[in-house]
Amino acid sequence: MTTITEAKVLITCPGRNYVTLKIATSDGVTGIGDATLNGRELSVASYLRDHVCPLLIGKDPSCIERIWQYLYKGAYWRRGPVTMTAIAAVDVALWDIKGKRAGLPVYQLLGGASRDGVTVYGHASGEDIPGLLDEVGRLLDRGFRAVRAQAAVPGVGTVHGVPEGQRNAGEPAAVERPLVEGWDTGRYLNWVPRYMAMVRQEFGHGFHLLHDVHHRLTPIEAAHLGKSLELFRMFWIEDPTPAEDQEAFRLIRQHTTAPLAVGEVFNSIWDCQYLITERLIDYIRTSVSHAGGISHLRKILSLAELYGVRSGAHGAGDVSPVSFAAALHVDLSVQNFGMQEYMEYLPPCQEVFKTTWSFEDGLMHPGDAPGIGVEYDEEAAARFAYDPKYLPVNTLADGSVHDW
Ligand code: CS2
Ligand code: MG
Repeated sequence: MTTITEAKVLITCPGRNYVTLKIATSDGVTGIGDATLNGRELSVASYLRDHVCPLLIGKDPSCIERIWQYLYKGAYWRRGPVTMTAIAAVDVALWDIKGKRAGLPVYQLLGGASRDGVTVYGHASGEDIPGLLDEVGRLLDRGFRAVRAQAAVPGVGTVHGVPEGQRNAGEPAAVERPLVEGWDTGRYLNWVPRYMAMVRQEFGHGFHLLHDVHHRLTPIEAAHLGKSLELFRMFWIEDPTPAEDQEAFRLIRQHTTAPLAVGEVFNSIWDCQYLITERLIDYIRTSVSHAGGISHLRKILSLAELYGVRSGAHGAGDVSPVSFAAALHVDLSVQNFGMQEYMEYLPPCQEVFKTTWSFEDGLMHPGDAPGIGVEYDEEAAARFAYDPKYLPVNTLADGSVHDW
């Protein structure tokens, strides 16, 4: 029997922090999985190193579901971002190994391609409306068929966590304590319809337009936003309210036809069961790396398919190229694919993670290399030392903490 002989945790920071699990087998095959949890990286590294890796040694790497259940049920303590990110890393590494041993790309093991390519959306973020329009134009010129549009709210000064164009959305601040950002719902609600109108006026309706609220509104405020954007035919409005308040979506639905997407912070099927079965959302944004890997994400998407909910996987820069590639394999294979986020990766990151995916005419393909199609260059990774960072904290004008 082939067995797992080694499982090691690798940490690097080629522009941002990534944690990767590498598993080796007795027949000389290696597989990798992404274990990155933005701003809380070392907690997953420890969970893997101290509690999971020793348990993997000697196990049969072909038994992916069995190992998944062993780690999930065996721990007694279930779900949660740390546990589920760790299990996801093991799961993806084992799918990578299975693909390499079979000589097939993972999407072929998942039933083959349901489509020619995966539609991805790029990020257009502007400090002001001209800056936003430039970014939208830049993405459309490059062939993107879908664009997420965000412009800094005047008087608030951030583009959903991006002060003065220094960072990509979601990238943690390089400080010892979290950066404190400000928020003003009234100004925001007046501002978004103004710039969406200009985006449609300038570029027309021949592409998908998306927007991320980042959990900042109450249900009735979100309903107002949805109504005010209906003319611009949004592809989706993402995370309009804090994701854990699931009943909130019913109220939003009663007032607007804007399609709703949620779930990048969910980590199991149990977090979205109600939203899906009650048809309170249109897109489920659970990712490979934060929702238990390919095996568990496929269960979520199978449930979603029954209720007409489509996928919309999180693919921000903190999702490493390993789980982004894994997402492309899932996206290509499932029937109810909706949309995939693609933030692109900086050159230093491409030195560490050698990828085989392609982008053409707005569609991505994971490539046909056996496994996931990403190789990790340990020597290159060693040049980029871990750099502890926090995600920002969001506050209102009176100093009280608000959702981020
Ligand atoms: C954002 C993310 O891309 C998105 O939709 O919500 O950038 C998010 O802020 C980060 O992934 C948090 O780690
Ligand atoms: Mg988001």
